[in-house]
Amino acid sequence: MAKYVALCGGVGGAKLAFGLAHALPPGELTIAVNTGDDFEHFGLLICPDLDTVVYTLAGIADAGKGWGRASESWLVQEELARLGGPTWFQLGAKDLALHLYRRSLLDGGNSLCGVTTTLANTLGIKHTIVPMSNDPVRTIVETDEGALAFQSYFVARRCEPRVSGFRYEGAATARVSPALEAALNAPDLTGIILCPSNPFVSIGPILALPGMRDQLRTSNAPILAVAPLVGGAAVKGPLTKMMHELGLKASIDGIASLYADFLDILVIDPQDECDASALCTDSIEIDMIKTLMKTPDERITLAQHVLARLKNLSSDGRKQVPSDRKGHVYALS
Ligand code: FO1
Repeated sequence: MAKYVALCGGVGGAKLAFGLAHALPPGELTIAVNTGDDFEHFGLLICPDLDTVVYTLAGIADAGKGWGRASESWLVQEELARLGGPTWFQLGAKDLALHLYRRSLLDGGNSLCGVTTTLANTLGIKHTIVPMSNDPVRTIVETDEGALAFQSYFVARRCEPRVSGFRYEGAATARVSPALEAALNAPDLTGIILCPSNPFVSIGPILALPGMRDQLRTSNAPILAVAPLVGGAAVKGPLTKMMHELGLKASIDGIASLYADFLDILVIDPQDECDASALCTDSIEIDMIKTLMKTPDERITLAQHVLARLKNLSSDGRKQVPSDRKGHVYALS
């Protein structure tokens, strides 16, 4: 049986995960999700990327925002405002119910993996969605306003501070979640897919886990990434601004350089064709197809294309990745 692992973060990544879940049966796909955005709020563990993937696959995500639930009630948020409580991080009432239940399951001794499986199954999802780790990892954004926890940078400060780097607190001692470890070591692993998520704050924390980068470098299964840029710009979120502030060109070449030590195929949108011609790493194959996913069908079409590319690459053996290739790692520690 062919098996695939998808690494993903928030909104953009969740869209491709949705497509892959429609293109593959549950037993053939493991979706590993970033937890570096997680934080404690009101004593609850908020897991934005996990919840975005679960809500998206369950078909109940807010289509406009990409995060949180569709047809939400903001009653609790409004009352919080009246009471003078913190309202900077908007929690809809249905979303809040999930956070409350997750808190009680975690306090009951369940792992984040176990809780995520319970919640996903309850919401009708048959595919495997796993946190990258059961252990806490927190993305810290180094900025000209100091070190900011991710949600403080992303939501409270609306990504305005200038970024100089990232740290993934806890990553050095965190363990890759058992289900992800098993999926990456499956004998019939046919491909690994990096969904179109922010390389610094969505894919970066996953790659920062002990042994993860080496596992990708030495994997026999081909590794494909869908570029998180279209037309040289992020579809959503601060990626373009981050790249400029880090002194990187917001380009296909810039993205390729971040994964150069393990990537086999980079899927780009035709709008970026000219940009890819200057690719500095000749060992990454460029594949071109429309990567903007505006509808569920476009998510499935892209997923089917990605799987077809991986299938024929894995059949003729994965390219040997020259060991001298180094990816740029922006973690400060
Ligand atoms: N993003 C915002 O810009 N403002 C919010 O108030 C907000 C609330 C929120 C609540 C639950 C959730 O799962 C996500 C939420 N997000 C919000 C998005 C979140 O900050 C990002 O999705 C990820 O952390 C980055 O992809």
